Amino acid sequence: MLAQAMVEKLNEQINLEFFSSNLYLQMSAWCEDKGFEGAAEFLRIHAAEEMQHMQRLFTYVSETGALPILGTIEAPQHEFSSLGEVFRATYEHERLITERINKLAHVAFTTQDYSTFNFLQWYVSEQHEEEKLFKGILDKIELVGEDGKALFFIDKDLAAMAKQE
Ligand code: OFO
Repeated sequence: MLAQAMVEKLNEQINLEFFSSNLYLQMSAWCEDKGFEGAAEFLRIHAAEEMQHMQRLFTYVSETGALPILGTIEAPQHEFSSLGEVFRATYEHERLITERINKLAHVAFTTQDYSTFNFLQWYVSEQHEEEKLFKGILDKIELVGEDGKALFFIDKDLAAMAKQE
């Protein structure tokens, strides 16, 4: 049985994972609109992955006999100045998620909720992967620059990465 305070925090995280999914889906629309088809595909697939992050939490809360509560999801940003800005924002967002997961794990541990602490370990390692993934893309953009030709190759690269996701 989960403490009510923990249920509320897990519900907040459910909401945040929905937001992550919407953010990446919205970014994919921007990319598609600007002709970055590889980036659009990559972000669409990633949006679906975020829904799985949400679902995993939802199932955990339900299985422990508590009630997942879905709240209002904030509208994501839909205007970007460049592809570089999109991916700088993804990396910043993932860092925020890592911070939230770490806080959740801290609360679980310090309240001796070892079941939730254990459950959260999946997210701890997933966040390591997520940060690595987005930092890698950002590094590439910063390395090749943001002129038309460079972005063409970045987009091709993202199309290939989308196939591996
Ligand atoms: Fe991108 O990791 Fe969930 O939010």
